Amino acid sequence: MSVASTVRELRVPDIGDFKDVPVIEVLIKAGDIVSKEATLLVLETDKATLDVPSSLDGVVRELKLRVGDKVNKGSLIALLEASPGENSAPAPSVQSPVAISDVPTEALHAQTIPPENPHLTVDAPRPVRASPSLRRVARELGVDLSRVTPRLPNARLQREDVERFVRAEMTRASARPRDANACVQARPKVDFARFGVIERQALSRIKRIAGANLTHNWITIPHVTNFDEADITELEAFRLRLNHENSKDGIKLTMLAFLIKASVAALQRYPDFNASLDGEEVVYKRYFHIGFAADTASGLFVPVIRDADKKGLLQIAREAATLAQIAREGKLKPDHTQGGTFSISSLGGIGGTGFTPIINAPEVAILGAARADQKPKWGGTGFEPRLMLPLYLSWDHRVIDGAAAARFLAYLSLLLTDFRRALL
Ligand code: CAO
Repeated sequence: MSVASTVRELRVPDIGDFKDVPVIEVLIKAGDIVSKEATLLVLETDKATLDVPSSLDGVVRELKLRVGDKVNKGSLIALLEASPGENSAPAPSVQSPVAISDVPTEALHAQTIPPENPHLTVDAPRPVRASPSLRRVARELGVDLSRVTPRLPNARLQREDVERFVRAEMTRASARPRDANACVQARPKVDFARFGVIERQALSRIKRIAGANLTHNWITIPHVTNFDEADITELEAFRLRLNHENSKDGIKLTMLAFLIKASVAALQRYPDFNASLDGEEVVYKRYFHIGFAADTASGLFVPVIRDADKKGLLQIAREAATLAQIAREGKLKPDHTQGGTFSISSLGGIGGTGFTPIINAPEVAILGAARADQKPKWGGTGFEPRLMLPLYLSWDHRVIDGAAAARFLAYLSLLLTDFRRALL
């Protein structure tokens, strides 16, 4: 024999003069056991939040509204299977509207009874006991009160509980590694051996370090790369002539030395490119320490030529050769690679028609040079063979604008085309 139970309607009680009040929280769902006085809904008027309590004990059969719905006195909240012996009771009124800035006096409702029948309430929400004004504060802070635990078991949540929770969350967030990789979803692991024979080798220490830096720079800096080319026909002839003259001294003037010297002149004219971003400030450096990418068996290094503005082409060429040699021997010291203000990656000696270099933070720009090639150029009356050097400038769009980058690269190209201008 079944115990008689009655389905009753739970309706919004008298809410004073308020009309069409939005529901901002629904604290029950089908299957929940509710007790008389337990908070079913939270409403929010423009002046206050209102907890709507239950007028009956029983089990929620069907929920009739959801967050965002607007309600008035008498709006149907849910159908409730009232507990045997439960008579229809007069609906308790909501607490007098609580001004948002008011400190509430006593707890209102909001008690969810622990589930007795697991079939009815598998995922019953954790009971949240909090005053309307605390709920309001939590909403403004984006705090889910069901994750906040009161200091004493089963006690009402207090403002200090929410503050403690927020402090703990902030500490946890700042303790999380600020690795740019963290925002990239890990790729699923692939079993390469399924498809053929493989061999595994650990990344070199340098590749691991450089890889982490490159990934960080690539992800965190809004890169743009400009392309240009310089007519280096005269410059190359000059370089070869000087090398011929200096052949006995053993100093070889390379294209890299000219690129460094021309870059310094362009940096002096456009200081934004010899800068770093520090929070919301740009740091302009009045020194010109130019790094250059050196390819070595154990990976990529970027040794730095210090005060390149105070050095001549031959001295720069000599220092670059020495630093590249030290890099290849794996003997660079921190002092050799620190303090750079701008970098150059020259792949011309190896080949290729172009590439987009990654900025070497905290610098804000990097120059790339690919292999110079003879190209037919219109000379006014006919085509002439000219040695053209492809140039690439990657720049940080937070500090530099496109027009400035185009000017910088055009000026650099002009200097390489007519190197006498670098002396002006
Ligand atoms: N176009 C055509 N030829 C070029 C050239 C260019 N842009 N740049 C250099 N060359 C020629 C040189 O003239 C030289 O020829 P000769 O022996 O006939 O004079 C030859 O190529 C070799 O030059 P080099 O590359 O050894 O010398 P360099 O001073 O120009 O460069 C260095 C030195 C350290 C930059 C270079 O050895 C190097 O390591 N480059 C790789 C940089 C790199 O890895 N960049 C990628 C970074 S991102 O992964």
